[in-house]
Formats: sequence, C-alpha cells, structure tokens
Amino acid sequence: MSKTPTVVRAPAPASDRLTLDVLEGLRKSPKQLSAVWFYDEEGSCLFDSICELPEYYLTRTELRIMREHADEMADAIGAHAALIEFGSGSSEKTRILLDKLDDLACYVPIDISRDYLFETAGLLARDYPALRITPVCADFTQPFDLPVHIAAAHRRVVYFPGSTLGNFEEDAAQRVLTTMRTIIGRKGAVLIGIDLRKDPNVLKRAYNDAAGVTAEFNLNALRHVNRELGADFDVDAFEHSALWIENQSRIEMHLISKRDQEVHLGEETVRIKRGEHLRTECCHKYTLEGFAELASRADLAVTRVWTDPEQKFSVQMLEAKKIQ
Ligand code: AVI
Repeated sequence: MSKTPTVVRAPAPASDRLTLDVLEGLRKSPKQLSAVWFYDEEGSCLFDSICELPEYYLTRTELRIMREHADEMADAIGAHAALIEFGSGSSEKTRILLDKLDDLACYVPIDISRDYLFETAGLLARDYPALRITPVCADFTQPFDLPVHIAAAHRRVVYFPGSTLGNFEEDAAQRVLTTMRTIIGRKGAVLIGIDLRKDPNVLKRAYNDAAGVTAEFNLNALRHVNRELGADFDVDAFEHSALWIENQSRIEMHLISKRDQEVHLGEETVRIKRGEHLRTECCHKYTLEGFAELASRADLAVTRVWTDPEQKFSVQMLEAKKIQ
C-alpha cells in the first residue's frame, strides 16, 4: 500500500473576496473582523506563546486531562479506528492519543494552513513510522473530501481539541458538530475539548494577560489585513480589550479605537470613531448541560466526560444519539 499522503486541495480564496468579507464586517454594528486574521506566521507564534502564559489555563489543563486519561480515551476510541482531526495545527495533543493507539487504521489531520500541515505530518511520519497519515488541506467549515481509505476502518473518530468550537457562534458551532456527526455515521465518535464556564475574573485574566501577549495577538490581526489586503489600519491607534458577556456566556475580544480615524481598504474608506469597538473573536464557555444540549441538536449524545479536579476544562466523547 502506498504511503504517499493524498492531499485534497482547497482553492485559496481570492483577495477581492477577502476584501469584501472584511468590508462587510466593518459595516456591521458593532464592527467585526474575523478571527481568521489572527493566524499569519506571527499570529501563530503569538498563539503558541499564549498557550504557555500563566493566566491561560486552557492548554495546560487540557493536556493534563489528556495525559491522565489517555488510556481510557484510547479504550473508548477502540480498535482499528480512523482518527480525523479538525484544525490539527501542531497535532501536539494528538500525540498523547497516538502513543496509546497502536492499531489505529489511519490518522487524517485537517488544517487550512498547508505548510504547517505538511511540516507536522512529516514530523509525525518520522515518529510514528507504522501509522498511515493522510493530511487534508481544507477549511472544515466548508464541504471537503476525506480520503476513501477511511472506509476500511472499524469506526471513524473525529478529534477536535483546544475548545476551538467555542470560537464559533451557536449556529455555526451546531453546523460544525453536524458535519462531524455526518462523518462519524452511527458507529463512530467525536472526542472534543470544551472550556467550561467559571469565575469571570479567571476568564478575563486568561484573555487579558499581564505580559500583553494576547493584546499583541489581537492587534496582529490588523497588521495581517494591512499586509494581505493593502489596508492602512494604524495599529498603534487601537487597544486590546477582552470583555466577559454574561448573557452570552462568552469572552469577546475587541480592538478599541483610540481616536477618530479613517481606514482605506479596496475602494472604500471606513470611518472609525474614538472609543468605537471592533469585535475580533468570541470565546464561548459552556456548562456541561449547555454543551450536551448543543450536541444534542446535532444528533450527538455525550457518552463520556473527563475533567480536571476544579472542572475548568473538559474533554468529552460524543456518539450518535440512540434511535428511540
Ligand atoms: C483558539 N481558541 C480556542 C483560543 C481561545 O481561547 O478561544 C483563541 C484565543 N484567543 C485569545 N486567546 C486565545
């Protein structure tokens, strides 16, 4: 059997389409800029630094849960499964599972960042030489193809760590879960990392770190738009703010304009007032019940929950709801 990775390529969005998307967000009230703009090379490095911050408990806590319960998770995944990871990035947490899953049928990392995806797949191939790894370069919020050979696996298990689902608005989160449900069919499972609702002060600190790394990460989105789309945001004329929105159970990342200003993008001039907010990201925090309810709307039932002793974070297993 060939071990050459099969790549399903997603076309790169044209820059005028991206310009129109950014302008559409800037016309909203309050103004919005998609969180996809965080992740250029600089932004990805800043995000890695965020994961190491003392205030940002998410990564550390999830890793601890994974390490402590990896045997049980591997048992729950079962023999000869196809492990399909959404937004695989560095696949760091996946390695904890791969170390326990010695008869995995294949690993399919899906990521939009082609270079990162292949670099990581190469490192994994070196460290797990017996594992069939088939990277798929795609945006998992859009239709994409999976390699045909996953049909030979006993079951399909989607892995989605990091509480990235929390960055989607409710409808979009439900759509992502529905995509997962379609992929796993009746026999498969989803293993997902979900951050839990907690003291708002802990949350505000996690997104307003003392070293200012999250502020840089947020501001970098403007630098990315300037470079990629030829806009002229004055990055120094904005400040970072992370707000807890109680009735939405979420942290919102905002950039606040320090003065009246004009930004030029494409053919348009966008006016931004002093004190005006630009919303860049939502980070939803779920109760266990609230997440089970969301999963249920995508025809998924929570069958296992692993948490840390303080219930800061959870890793949950979801399976198709039983037919009544
Ligand atoms: C990627 N995502 C899960 C992070 C989060 O915590 O919602 C993104 C992030 N934004 C600011 N800090 C981290």
